[in-house]
Amino acid sequence: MKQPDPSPARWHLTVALLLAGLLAAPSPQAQERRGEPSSEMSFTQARICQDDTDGDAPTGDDEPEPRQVGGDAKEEDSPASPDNPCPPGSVWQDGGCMVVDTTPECPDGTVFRDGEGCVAEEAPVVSPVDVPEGFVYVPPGVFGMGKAETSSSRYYYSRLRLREPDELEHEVTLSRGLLVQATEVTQGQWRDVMGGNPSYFKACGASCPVERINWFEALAFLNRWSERDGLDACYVLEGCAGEPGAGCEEGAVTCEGGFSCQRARFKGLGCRGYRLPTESEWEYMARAGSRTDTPNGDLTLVGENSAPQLDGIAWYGGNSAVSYADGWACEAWDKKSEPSAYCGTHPVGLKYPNGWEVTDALGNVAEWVWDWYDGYSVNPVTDPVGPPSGRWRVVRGGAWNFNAAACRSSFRYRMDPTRRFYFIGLRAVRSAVK
Ligand SMILES: [Ca+2]
Repeated sequence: MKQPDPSPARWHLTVALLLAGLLAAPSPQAQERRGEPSSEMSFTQARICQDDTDGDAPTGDDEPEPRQVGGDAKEEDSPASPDNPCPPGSVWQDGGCMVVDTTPECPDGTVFRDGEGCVAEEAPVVSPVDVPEGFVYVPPGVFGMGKAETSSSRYYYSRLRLREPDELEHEVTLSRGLLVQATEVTQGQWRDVMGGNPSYFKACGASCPVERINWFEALAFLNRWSERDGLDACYVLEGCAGEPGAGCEEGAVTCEGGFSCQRARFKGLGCRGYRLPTESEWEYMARAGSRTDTPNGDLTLVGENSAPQLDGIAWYGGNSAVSYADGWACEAWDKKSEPSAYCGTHPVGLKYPNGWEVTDALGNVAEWVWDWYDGYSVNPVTDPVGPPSGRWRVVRGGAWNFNAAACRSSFRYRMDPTRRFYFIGLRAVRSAVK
């Protein structure tokens, strides 16, 4: 057993947040980067301008011939003129000004996706018979990502709060169904694919979540799992050194990973193999349609490590008592919902699932997602995959050693992708396309 931890449950989280606060702030450029269609596209369609449907030409002149729309026309190429008396961005057609539709023309069998251009149309999975064992089907949809600033979000308990400034609420559309692993990746699954066990809490057993893996190791694991199952590997990893799972001393709760890469490229959401969820996919599956702090309602903080909404659905700092060897001494953690001397991870899938049968999203181990960390878009976005570059990768969900306020669907934080911690693991997803 370890010596008593001199710090409260939120020690690691506090370190992460302090580092995050010291090192960077969300970049305003992030507000412009997502969901913008390319300016290099042709326009082939028009629709009625709702502000001018009386059929009269706005100039009062003879009705001009409808202007041909297409070819290389762009919005800025449509000034008001005798040939086109309509405002920029619209043309005269069928007795009215028609707003130019910016939907680009794609070849048959392809569809346009923001940031990807014309891509092959995918047949969505519509039947649960296609869902592999251990996964659940999460349908496409639109949701409010983040959290609106409300009176409850300004509730404070000690140093804790129920909304952070980087949780800006915005609308996200996810156009693909998703196959989501119902549990975190276990130590047994990791061993089957990679042949070792990098976890700190080995004594918890094969059915407990793998942890103490860095972001690159998570990608290497997912690629190898895809290749083993005959699926496309979703990541191109270049300039890699070291062996996944190696380089951490026994008993170290954190270390620099022995494995990292100079570059990691994601093949995109059309990839059929195992992959990390994007940050928006993670929050969407964690919410399962709920708008509250958790699928079990908004949190009421009874204590720093106590919120009654969490006990049935999450292993967190308030209830993560363990009796196996090498449990982490947690007796000094403040105001827990249950007394405990030692804490740690638990076998996956024992808490109540959310409405989509996903378990342990808000507790047990926190989970790497694909995205670089940055500020959210203020505008609605579709199928976002995060900023193109950055310094930290996002980690989502609470963990066995987190205080209650951090175990919320919209809570986000960031980590160096080479760093390994005894409270961070992963969950696999696959795009539900054929
Ligand atoms: Ca989790």
